[in-house]
Amino acid sequence: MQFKEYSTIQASYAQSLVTITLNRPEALNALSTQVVDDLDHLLNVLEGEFGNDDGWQVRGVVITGAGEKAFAAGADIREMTAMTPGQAWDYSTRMQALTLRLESLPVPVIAAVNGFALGGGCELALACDFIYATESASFGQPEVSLGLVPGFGGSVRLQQRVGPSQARELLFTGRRIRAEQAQRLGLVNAVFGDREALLAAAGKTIAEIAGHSPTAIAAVKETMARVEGRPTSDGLAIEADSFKQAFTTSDMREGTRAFLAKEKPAFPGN
Ligand code: CO8
Repeated sequence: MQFKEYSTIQASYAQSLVTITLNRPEALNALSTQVVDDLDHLLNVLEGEFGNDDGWQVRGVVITGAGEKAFAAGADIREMTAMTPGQAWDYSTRMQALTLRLESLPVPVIAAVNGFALGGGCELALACDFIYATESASFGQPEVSLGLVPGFGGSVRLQQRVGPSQARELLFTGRRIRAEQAQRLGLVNAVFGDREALLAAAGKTIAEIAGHSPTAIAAVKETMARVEGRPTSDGLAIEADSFKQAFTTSDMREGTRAFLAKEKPAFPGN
């Protein structure tokens, strides 16, 4: 799989994994409108991959930042100073739409945070299924220090991840926290010594997931998104439908057959 060259991001494919690198190290990978345009184009390409007949060539996505210092230091402050309220709304809703599309991909998306994940950078990481980080990574929502508020989903997703009380403290103080504390809060799943170890671990996790049924992974991801925030009884009803749907798949037939035959399953992916 080949991707075109973008001016603000890089995309590569190897061993079922697509790696997206935010690539504006001179501005600490700040999420400019050009980054939004480039991510939008790349997501169109990726979404097309899941609609074609080649099966599941892509089994996971990792998003990381170029350079030693940052995943992304937020929305582009230089650009924002010149925005009208209408342009700000457009910027916010376009990036929010991208985060929803990331959440709707039928494969896991891991944020590999290798430095600052601030403001919009933290919000982009929150739109991924889970976050791995380096020891030197830091997280925060400093919008209030700029007279701003989160605009890429932070007021919604941060409290979903760490609970309303911890989220309020982070959002009101604008405080930066280190990876280790972010892990204690449940924002980060695992912490690694350096960028190389971080990316290796993310790739290993995607490879582990790729050993399982792609239709089941996609269904679990979709079900978890659909039940979030719903009353338990509604969530359980959605889960039962998803469970029923699994029984229509060849993957389920193969997985259960292989178990009983004491063989490794060869999931057809449908
Ligand atoms: N936007 C644009 N440029 C940036 C940004 C940014 N967010 N962050 C850093 N840069 C640039 C700096 O201006 C600097 O450029 P130059 O070399 O031309 O002066 C370069 O990157 C390197 O940065 P520093 O020299 O500041 O590096 P330090 O190591 O000294 O500091 C920090 C690193 C602490 C990360 C510091 O750069 C910083 O505080 N950055 C801003 C972090 C921030 O406040 N982010 C939140 C932005 S608001 C936001 O994300 C809201 C999202 C919702 C928007 C909704 C739409 C309207």
